[in-house]
Amino acid sequence: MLAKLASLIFVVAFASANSSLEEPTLDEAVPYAAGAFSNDSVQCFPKRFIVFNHVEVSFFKAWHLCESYGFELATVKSPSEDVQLKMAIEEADPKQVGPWWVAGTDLGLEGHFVWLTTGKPIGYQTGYRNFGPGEPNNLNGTEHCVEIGHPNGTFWNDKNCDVKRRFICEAREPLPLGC
Ligand SMILES: [Ca+2]
Ligand SMILES: [Ca+2]
Repeated sequence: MLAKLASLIFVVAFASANSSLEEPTLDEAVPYAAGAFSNDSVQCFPKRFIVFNHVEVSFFKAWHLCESYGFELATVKSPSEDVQLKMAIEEADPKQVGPWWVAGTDLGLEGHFVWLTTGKPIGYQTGYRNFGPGEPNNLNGTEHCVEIGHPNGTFWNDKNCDVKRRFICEAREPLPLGC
């Protein structure tokens, strides 16, 4: 009986240790609030990016983690958001060059990228796309999720959704007056 109890405790402890590895807490993220009161003429909502650097997960795990924290996997819809994103990355860890998952995917229809969290095509209204040279290339026919930081900076690349990556969430605040 004791042996059985001991092995049960071990299993629970192991599972618990494992889950803390897989699911970073908010305290472990580096929030970045600059731009929180920006009044982008296109977006017209303040937004902040939260960079998760200490764990690597699949695209859909990243989507799930962001949702579970009350955030969304990040979207990048304009040059000004890209500037804000660069600042958030720099503030989180200047040495970290990615790559990170963001919310773009063409899983629904090859070559037609959408933001998973809004259902809108990438470039909707703004036309903004930031794929790196030669990307998206759907390498080996298996790349359907968007990472940033490839080949450098905040360029985008389509990548196999099962690959484990760091990830970036976004948080939205209520619309400011005048929007
Ligand atoms: Ca693809
Ligand atoms: Ca690619």
